[in-house]
Amino acid sequence: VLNAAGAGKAPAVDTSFVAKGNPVIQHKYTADPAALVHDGRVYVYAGHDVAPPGKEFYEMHEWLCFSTTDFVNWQEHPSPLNVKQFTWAKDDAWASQVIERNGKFYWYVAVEHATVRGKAIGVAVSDSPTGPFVDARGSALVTNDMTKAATISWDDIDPTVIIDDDGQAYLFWGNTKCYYAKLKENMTELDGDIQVVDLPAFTEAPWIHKKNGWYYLSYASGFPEKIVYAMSKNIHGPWQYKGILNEIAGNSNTNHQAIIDYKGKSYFIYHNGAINTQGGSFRRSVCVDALRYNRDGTLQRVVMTSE
Ligand code: FUB
Repeated sequence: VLNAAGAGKAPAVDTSFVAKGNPVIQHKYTADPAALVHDGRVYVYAGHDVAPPGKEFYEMHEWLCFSTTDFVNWQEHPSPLNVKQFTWAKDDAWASQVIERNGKFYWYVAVEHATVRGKAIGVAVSDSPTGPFVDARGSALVTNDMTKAATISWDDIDPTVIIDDDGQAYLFWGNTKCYYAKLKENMTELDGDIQVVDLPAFTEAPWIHKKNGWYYLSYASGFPEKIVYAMSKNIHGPWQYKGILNEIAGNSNTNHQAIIDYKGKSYFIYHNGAINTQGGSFRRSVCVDALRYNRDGTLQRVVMTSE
């Protein structure tokens, strides 16, 4: 194929699209959004739900990346990471989060381990927020045999990461139990013991963020899931439970949120199962709504909007 750019180069494909309200991504099923603000753009990373209609479980092999500067006009980037990148993993491109440190982008993901029982957490790295990302360790960062308190094999999922103001990075994750551990400066090794966070009715999907001196730990609670949250002045707790942030998302048993600030506003990015007649718990779609803080730092409930 020839094009203006020169012989042999593939023509540039226009992968931009305009969101028509919620869900903001409608041409593919997308789940478990994580968001990163970098260089004036918002990057949304999501798992790709490809379970065919009738299959009532997750089928997810890759992660997708979208970016925007206004939440209306979007760019889809080529998939920057596939579960095959982790040679020690079997499958299952579950929930994830990307964070930047020293000009490198670290992508923490949950996958099914090939040889250790159950789910595990891996980390990939890239020089660019759009990848390509490569396995940063060649082995899992967290496996089921490290979280000995677990009675289930899928508790090592849903990583969320924060770099605190003093430069210390922390990884939180979990299902049924919420775990956390320090990360070394290299972002690819745990530093010290894995601790359990004391939170009521924790199901999964933790997201940690900090604003105005408060740490916020939002998470999915119950099943079907509601997003609830807790606040603390100390990342090590104790955490004060503050209640519901987002009610059960339309037509999906799960919900999974990312919280960011961008251009002076706060956003709650999540998923539901509301696209057409085939959307549902295993064919989910990313949505975006405004997040509002009260004067005392507590959060107002997010109610899904259509615009
Ligand atoms: O997408 C697979 C799993 O469903 C995620 O890890 C959970 O947070 C839930 O959304």
